[in-house]
Amino acid sequence: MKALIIVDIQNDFLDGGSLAVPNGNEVIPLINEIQNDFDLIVATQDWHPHNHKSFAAEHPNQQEFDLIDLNGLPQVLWPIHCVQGSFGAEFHQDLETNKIEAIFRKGMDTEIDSYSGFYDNGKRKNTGLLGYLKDRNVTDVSVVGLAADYCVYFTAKDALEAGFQTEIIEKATRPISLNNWKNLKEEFKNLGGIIS
Ligand code: VGL
Ligand code: ZN
Repeated sequence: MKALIIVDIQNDFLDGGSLAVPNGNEVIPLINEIQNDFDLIVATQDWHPHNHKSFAAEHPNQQEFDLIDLNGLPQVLWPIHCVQGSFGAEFHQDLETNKIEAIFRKGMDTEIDSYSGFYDNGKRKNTGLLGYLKDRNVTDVSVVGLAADYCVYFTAKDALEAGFQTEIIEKATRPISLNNWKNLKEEFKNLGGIIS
């Protein structure tokens, strides 16, 4: 069984959003098109409380995109994004959502960020996605969406570690930092992942 995981196609990561990924909108028609190739489609949704500690605004002496230590983990400080219930947290209106069977929300604990759709960044809690995929007899996972160098990469890495044959479909993702993404692509391939 082949599953597609659509990562964070939310207004704040798209044109006009607070953390817009360069050329992010280009992936939406592609993601709609490839849905036909899968047995199961799920999505993730970044879903932060308004005072999440990944937001630079919660750290008066820091700037956006600074790297800090948050409760023992490295943390990039982001603009306020994907606040629960806000327009920025909604899926983009052009994303085909009818075939998405389940949505896994993440980033709800103010004290820890959550890039992967499977676990928070400290692997303290899981979202239920792994159990869901196993229960549906999934063997192969394809990951698409935003951003390539954060939530897509960490979701795909956890899928790989869980034993799924895992690919990132490169034309259906875009990074925040191209340089970062170039390095992570190589790491992903070295771990046994497929970049297609
Ligand atoms: C993401 C930064 C902060 C992502 C989420 O979806 O890649 N990046 N929160
Ligand atoms: Zn976030």
